[in-house]
Amino acid sequence: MYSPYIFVIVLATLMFAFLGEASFPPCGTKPAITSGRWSRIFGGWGARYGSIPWQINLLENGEPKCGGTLIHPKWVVSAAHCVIVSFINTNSMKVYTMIAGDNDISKQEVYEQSRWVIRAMVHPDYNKATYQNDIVLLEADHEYSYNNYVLPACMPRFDETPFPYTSCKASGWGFVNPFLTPDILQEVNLPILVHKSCEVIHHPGPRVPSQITDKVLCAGHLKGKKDTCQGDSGGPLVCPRYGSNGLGEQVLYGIVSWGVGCGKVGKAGVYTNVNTFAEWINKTIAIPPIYNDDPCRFSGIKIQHKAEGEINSPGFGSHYSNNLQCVWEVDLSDITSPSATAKIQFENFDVEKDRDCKYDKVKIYSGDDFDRLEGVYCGDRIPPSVTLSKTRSAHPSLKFRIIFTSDNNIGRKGFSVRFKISD
Ligand SMILES: [Ca+2]
Ligand SMILES: [Ca+2]
Repeated sequence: MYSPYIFVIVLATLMFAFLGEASFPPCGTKPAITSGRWSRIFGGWGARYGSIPWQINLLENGEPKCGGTLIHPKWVVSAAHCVIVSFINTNSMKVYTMIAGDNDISKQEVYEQSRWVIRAMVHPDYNKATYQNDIVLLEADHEYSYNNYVLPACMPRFDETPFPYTSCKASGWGFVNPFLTPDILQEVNLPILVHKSCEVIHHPGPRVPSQITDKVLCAGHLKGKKDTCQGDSGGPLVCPRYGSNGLGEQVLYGIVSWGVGCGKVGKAGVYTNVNTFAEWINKTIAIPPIYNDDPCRFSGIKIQHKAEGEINSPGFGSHYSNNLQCVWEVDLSDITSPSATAKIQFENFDVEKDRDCKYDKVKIYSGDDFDRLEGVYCGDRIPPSVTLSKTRSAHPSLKFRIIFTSDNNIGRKGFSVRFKISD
């Protein structure tokens, strides 16, 4: 006979095990940063890797465009003015990718996770003339997997808004001065402004409705210098949850929306007030998800502005599937140094063997139009490295394309290849 007591204990243990897994990792924490120090865009400083694990780098056609905030394994919140289509599909001229776990945009970091935006839900009342309701939810084609460098920010609880003068933090890769965007993610501490004084600052004049409604928050230093700027749009403004003494959960209260200039005296940045959109956010992320199950899905992500990176074949390490055609394009043409070279080196290689590579193969092309074949590879020996240099007229732009094809049977482990710019 089963004792109900034992049954309860077993159930409780199971529940703890489940909760233990489900509750890890908590939102709004930065486990990679052991000291818990709030280190510090305009007038900010470089963030340590892992100190803003909810930060998203949003790219449009491979070019850095905006920031965003991870709030769910499949959803990122950003500013509506960052994306120019209300529904992203294959007919769209613009493609968006989102990188989590990024810190230095010039190189691929170990915990980076790149995803396609498969759907963009712009707020139905977004007004592009006044920037009212400047919020969009972006659905990743696959869940991000959480680790110490990729974690969501906490969402505000019902009616939870930061008190004026609370020290909050904004972050992004936007302009650090009028001429320069950084490689390293920047962060800046900004106090929340009294709403009334923000209305006065941004008062448009008589008979024009104020843009400073309860749907926005203002944050900044009236003495200028520290601020968010162009390129930071869509990124997070987080504040410590009240009562957690600045060491606890970071809550996403604001989304970088607009300002008048950057870091100007007497001005303050305007942020979408996330709290007022909580209901819309919850409703939207509850819709049935869309997935992109193409095994080559990561291959089309364009790689630009990077001094180094790594490319893996689909399912690398176990085995690749049949009938693949994956294409990776790396465009390093913005590397200005005339003596720069790009070295492409395979680190692992196991592709179905044939003397003429007639079954499965990896091809590397270079040249402005990717029309110069550098090599065709298969088998289990690491191919020789390929070096592209700007001084050789064949590839002055340091662009290359890797094409991987497999036939209809026999898959092997696949390959990983690294590229690195040196001068
Ligand atoms: Ca990076
Ligand atoms: Ca094969």
